[in-house]
Amino acid sequence: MNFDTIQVGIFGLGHIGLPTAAILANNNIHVLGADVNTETVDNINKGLCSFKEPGLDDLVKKAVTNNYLKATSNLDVAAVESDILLVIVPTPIDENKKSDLSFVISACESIKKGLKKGNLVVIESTVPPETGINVIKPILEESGLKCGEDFYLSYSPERALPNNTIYEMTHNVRIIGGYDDKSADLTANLYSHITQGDIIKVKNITSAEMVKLMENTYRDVNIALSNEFALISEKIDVDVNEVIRAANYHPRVNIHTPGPGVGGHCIPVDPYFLIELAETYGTSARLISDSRKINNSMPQHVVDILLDNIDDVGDDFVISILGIAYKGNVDDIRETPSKTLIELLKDKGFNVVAHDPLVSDNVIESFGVKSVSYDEALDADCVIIMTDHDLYKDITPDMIKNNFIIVTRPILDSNKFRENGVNFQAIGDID
Ligand code: SAJ
Repeated sequence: MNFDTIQVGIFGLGHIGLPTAAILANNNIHVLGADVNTETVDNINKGLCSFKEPGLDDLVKKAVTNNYLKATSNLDVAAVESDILLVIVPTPIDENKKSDLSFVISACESIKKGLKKGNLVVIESTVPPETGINVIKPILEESGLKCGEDFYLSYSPERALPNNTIYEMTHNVRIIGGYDDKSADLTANLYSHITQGDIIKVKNITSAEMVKLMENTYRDVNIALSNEFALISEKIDVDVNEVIRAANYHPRVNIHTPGPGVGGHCIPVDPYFLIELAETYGTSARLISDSRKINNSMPQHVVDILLDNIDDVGDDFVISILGIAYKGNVDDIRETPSKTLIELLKDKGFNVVAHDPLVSDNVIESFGVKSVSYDEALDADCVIIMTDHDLYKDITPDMIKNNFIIVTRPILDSNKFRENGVNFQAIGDID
């Protein structure tokens, strides 16, 4: 394909779709982004980005100003007008923890209507293994065109870390699983315009789908292991994070960091796709299921730490949550453990307020709590740090007005606080 003349259609302009579009467009490739959210589309056409990601604002502005990036809310038009079609839409889980492929299917239905001979379709959305072959290929072939002969199909998982997306997307190794050799070759050529990293081809589409799920499940299971270490350590006189740091000096050990649970749009979701796959084939995913349960139980554990440290308190006892974002230095609240903690505390009748330097007041208040200033949050009867934002790393004992803090991330030195008379309780380090 001649990248000077073709157009790439990107279906889904979220946290991964938009950076992908902007990087390609800044490499002088014409990109037409498609998204059902008209506000997102309007913003992009004005050169604006609807969420925070370092470096992205500039890339989007430049790409739009130079006429290499346009956006539309008409997915059918994007399908007709594009030669390479990338699907980067979300795949949530439903209330039964089963994958909801409706966005992927809807994008593929649009692509089917515009599919032309010679087109390449690449799926980046995270999906249960075999979705490409059993769900996506049949939809696309309803066009009358045949995969591997008339059009080409691949799967390539996105693996960039939020808050470092642009760097990782342009430097990480890219994994490709093609329907056939030509699909894989065309896809490798496409990603050579995005990443300087190596491009690794795996056996087929299903293998590439599996790669993504194994990576995120590996992390979830390891975080669960560290959380289990924390729960055990709380029973004895150790600080689990000190122990983990020491253990990680071993050249073949890499224990993850305990915390208040796992958030974000991928790690707490993707393992369920493997559990679903195992069930489909009558096998089980015991370790993966247990890990999900352990990580999901961590907000309740934070409540238990609180309850162990208070007797009967009156209605005027205020708890402040420091950090609503799912991890440090991002404004992203998807699947954030803070939401679960707030619900648990409110169910118990506590008066809860919250602060986050990156999340807007409206979003914080959509969780049913008052958004308060930093000073007000530090004035609460109990301060609970949920997110490892840089701002919170500078908290000193004198800032904790009522001398009671629960810390769920290893960002503060317990000794300093305890020496100064603060009741300092931490996950994996109970005083
Ligand atoms: N967390 C811990 N302990 C740790 C590491 C993380 O409790 O040791 C928590 C974080 O606080 C957060 C959650 O886990 O709540 C997930 O954070 P993360 O930084 O591990 O991952 P994400 O969700 O921001 O991005 C992950 C990445 N996957 C892997 O590292 C294997 C990223 O590369 C993927 O592109 C992304 O998922 C995705 O989109 O799949």
